[in-house]
Amino acid sequence: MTRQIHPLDKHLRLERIPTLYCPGCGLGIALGALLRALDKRISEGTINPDKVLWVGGIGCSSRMVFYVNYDAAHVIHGRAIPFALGAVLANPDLLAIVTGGDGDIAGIGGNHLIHAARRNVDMIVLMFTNFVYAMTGGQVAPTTPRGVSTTTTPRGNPEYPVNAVKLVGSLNANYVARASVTTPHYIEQFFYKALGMRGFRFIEIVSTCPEIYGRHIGLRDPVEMYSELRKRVKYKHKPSLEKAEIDWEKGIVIGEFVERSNPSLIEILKGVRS
Ligand SMILES: Cc1ncc(C[n+]2csc(CCOP(=O)(O)OP(=O)(O)O)c2C)c(N)n1
Ligand code: SF4
Repeated sequence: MTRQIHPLDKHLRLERIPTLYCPGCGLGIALGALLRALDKRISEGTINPDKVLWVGGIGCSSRMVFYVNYDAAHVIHGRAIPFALGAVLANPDLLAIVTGGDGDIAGIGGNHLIHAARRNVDMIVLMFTNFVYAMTGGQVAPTTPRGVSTTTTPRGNPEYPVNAVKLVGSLNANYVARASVTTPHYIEQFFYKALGMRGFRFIEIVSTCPEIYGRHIGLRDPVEMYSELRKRVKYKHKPSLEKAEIDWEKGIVIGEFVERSNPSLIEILKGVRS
C-alpha cells in the first residue's frame, strides 16, 4: 500500500516521525499550525526556505527542531536565543526561528530573552507554555501558577509566576502575541504575521501537557485537559498589555498585544535605520 502523502510532509524530516511526544500532547497541533503558515509564506515567495534556521534548546518543545526539514540547531538548555543571535549577526539574511519551553526560554534563558527583546534582534521566538519543566518530569517553572504542587513544590508553588507577554512587551520587541493549541488558527495567523516582519517577534503558545502537568492538576486525560484549557482561553482583538492575563482560574487572554515597526538590530547595524 502506498503511503498517504500529507501536504506538509515536505516540511518534515519524515525519517524522524513519529515524534517522541506523548499521545495527546499539544505540541503536534502547534507544529501543524506553524508549518501551514510557513508553507503559505514559501508558496507566496515571501520566504526563501534556504534561509530558514530553526534553533531549539532542551525540552519537549525545543525538540521540535528535530522534526522540521530545515537547517536546524539543537543547542544547550536556555541558550537558543544567543545561538540564533550569533547566526543572524554572521548571516543577516537568515530567518531565525527559536522554539522552546517556558522553562528554557523564560527560566534558564530568561536573561537572553530580556536582552534580545531590548535589542529588537531579528528573530522569532516561539515559547511553549505548559506551566512546568515537562521533559524532566514536572519541576516548578517560572510560569507555574501559585499553589500548584509539582515535583519540586510538593506543598504547592509559593512563588508568583512570570507573565512573559507583559515582560517582553514592556521592552523593545516589534511583535508580541499569545495563542493556544486550542486555537490553532491563531497560531497560524500570528506566525504568518511574524514571518513578514523584522526585529524581535515573540509568540507565546499555551500548550497541553497531559502526561506531566496534567498529572499535577488532575487532568491526566488528554481530551479533558484540552477542553479545560479551551474553556479558559479568551481571544481579544489587539488587547493592551494590561489585559494579558494568564491565569488558570481567571482565564488566559490570547491575541496580538504589541505590533511596532521599531528599527531592528540588523537594520541599525547595517545603517539602513537608526
Ligand atoms: C543546563 C541544563 N540544565 C538542566 C537540564 C535538564 N533539563 C532537560 S529538559 C529540561 C526541562 C525543559 O523544560 P521546558 O523548557 O519548559 O520544556 P518542556 O519540556 O516543558 O517543553 C531540563 C531541566 C539540561 N539538559 N541542561
Ligand atoms: S511530557 Fe508533556 S510536553 Fe512533553 S511530550 Fe509529553 S505531553 Fe508533551
